[in-house]
Amino acid sequence: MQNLSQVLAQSSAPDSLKSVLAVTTGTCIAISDALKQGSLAGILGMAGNENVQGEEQKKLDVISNDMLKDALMACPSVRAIASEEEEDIVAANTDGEYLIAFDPLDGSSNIDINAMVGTIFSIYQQTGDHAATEQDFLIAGKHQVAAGYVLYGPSSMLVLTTGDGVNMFTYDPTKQSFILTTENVQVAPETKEFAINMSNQRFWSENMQNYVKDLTLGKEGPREKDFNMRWVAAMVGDVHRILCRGGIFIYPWDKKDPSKPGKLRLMYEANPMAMLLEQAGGKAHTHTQRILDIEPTAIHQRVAVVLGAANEVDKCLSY
Ligand code: AFP
Repeated sequence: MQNLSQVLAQSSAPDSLKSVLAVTTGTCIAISDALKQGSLAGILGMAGNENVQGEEQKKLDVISNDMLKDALMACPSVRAIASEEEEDIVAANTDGEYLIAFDPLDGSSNIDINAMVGTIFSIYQQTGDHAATEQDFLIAGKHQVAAGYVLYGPSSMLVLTTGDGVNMFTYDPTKQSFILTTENVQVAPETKEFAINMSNQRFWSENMQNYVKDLTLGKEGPREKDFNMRWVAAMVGDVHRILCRGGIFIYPWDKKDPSKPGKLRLMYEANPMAMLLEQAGGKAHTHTQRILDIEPTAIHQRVAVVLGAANEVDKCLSY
């Protein structure tokens, strides 16, 4: 059974990228250890302040963000970082080759109920020899050189692409390394499972209401088959299920705040997940365009997300 460094040694990833991935995944194991202590370490609950998103920060949001920021800042190959928990980018090493954007703890509202959370990361190659600015991060997702997440579930799993397919690794505490457990993940184009927060139904566009209504009508309805529904309330958990057994995940635009295109963030949620899904034969769109084609305008911008089984994404967008 190969471990992460053996798999990367056989890939075309340059040593500098391998070092960024080693620091990122190594820090995720430290985050996993902190999560496992849970309330025993007095680190659950609220940190008592808000992040740039105006969201109440949980202690572990801040702890995991600081762990990743400190470790990546010390990595010579990192030029700068962007994080859900940091208002601005944080410049690191001026001769570093890579920019990394991350959500240190996606699904943090699940922490206090011991449910699925994860770390999502997106890596770009920086060009030019200047100190990084926010502008340098505003690169379309199709230019990512690597993307992935570490899911803190019953086991800690790394799911990673460096542009040549998607591999899944399971952390083995006895070997203290991620072991390759699924190679070249593929998502089936059809599905019978959808993921959406149904409590927002009355706020969706009429087209989205009609699409989801037809799913719930099952065999008797126009889709002529029954569907199942799952909602983890952590994108990393819903995407992992889709990479493992198919499905479609939707966080659509809603009229709760019409000025917001969606809830999920482009740079460190939608883009990395979109790269993973496309590398696994799936699709990832907003209501109007391929997510990886979006030219970002701000590091914390939000987008609507429809991703998963290619034919089901097409069907949803046909409404
Ligand atoms: P938190 O990190 O604030 O828990 O939000 C998680 C998330 O950004 C994404 O991971 C989930 O898919 C989505 O929000 C869940 O949103 P709802 O709480 O509206 O279901």
